[in-house]
Amino acid sequence: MSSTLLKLVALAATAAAHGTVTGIVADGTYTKGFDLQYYYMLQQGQTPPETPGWYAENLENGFVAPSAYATADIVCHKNSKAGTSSATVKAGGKVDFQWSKWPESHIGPMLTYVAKCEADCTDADKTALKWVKIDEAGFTDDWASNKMIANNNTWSVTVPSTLASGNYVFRHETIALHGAGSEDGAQNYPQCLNIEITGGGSDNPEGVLGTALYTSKDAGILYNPYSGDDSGYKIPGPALYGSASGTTPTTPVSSSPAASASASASASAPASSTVPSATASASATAVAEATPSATAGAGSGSGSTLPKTFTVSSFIQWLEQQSAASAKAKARRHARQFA
Ligand SMILES: [Cu+2]
Repeated sequence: MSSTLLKLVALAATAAAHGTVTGIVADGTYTKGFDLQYYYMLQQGQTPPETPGWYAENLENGFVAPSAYATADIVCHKNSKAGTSSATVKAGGKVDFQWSKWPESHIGPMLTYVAKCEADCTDADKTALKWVKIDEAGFTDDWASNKMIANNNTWSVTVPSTLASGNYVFRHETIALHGAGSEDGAQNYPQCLNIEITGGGSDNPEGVLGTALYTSKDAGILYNPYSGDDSGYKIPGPALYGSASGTTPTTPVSSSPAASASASASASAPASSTVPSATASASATAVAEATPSATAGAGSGSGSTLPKTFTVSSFIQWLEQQSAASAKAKARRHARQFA
């Protein structure tokens, strides 16, 4: 089997395990975001369709680790490049971020930032963008990531009506905490899109550079989510816009992804999920993943081993067994990424 095909199959398997922001609905209008397939189109010299979604090489089990918080990868994910077009939203309007899917084991907060571009965001310099947090949710009755899953893998953000009109990059992010009890164990999954805000107010709040958003020892980054009570979880990053800066938005800035959605959460388990037993094993998997270092460096483990000869379909089957059955295997994959 060619290495390219191996990569593609591995990509398909791991993309199923995690997720990306595949698109947004801004003021009711759907716009497709960056598609991982565009990466391969570009590799082959093709031109992908225009999208406000920022290019990012979050292939395989892609996340940004705390050890990379001082690098540009934390801004809009690995080797990101500005989106080639822009969506539009009215100040005071709503942006829904649609994730392809998300594993319940990857518990954590949901955060959304905006950075104003000096001109067109398609030319934005990611290292110069200054981020203002406009939405955050950590743990209230449940982890925000679980509420996103229950809300049809969608997170809804209200754009503060007081923000000045202009071209902005929106940075939407979840931070998976299942391994965050040990240092460098948190996993940041940021995704950026260009969105112009229209009809805004006069506020141009000062933001912070992407490389100044987090440190590896922040209370909400180095955090054990299995202590039994997460109600005191402190969401990392700069202060929420309107909460501490002296400016007071006239509309609430925090989203509440459908309190009603949680009522039907158990009924609305993602129908699109194709990973067998993903939900059934979620809590056991999560606990096991909390200590990835325990198994780091181990060779082939509890999962079945791949036969010396195999077909594409048996290889896919093997991959699925690995991801569905073996929490240890998952922890090892994560541990390898830290290396
Ligand atoms: Cu993972």
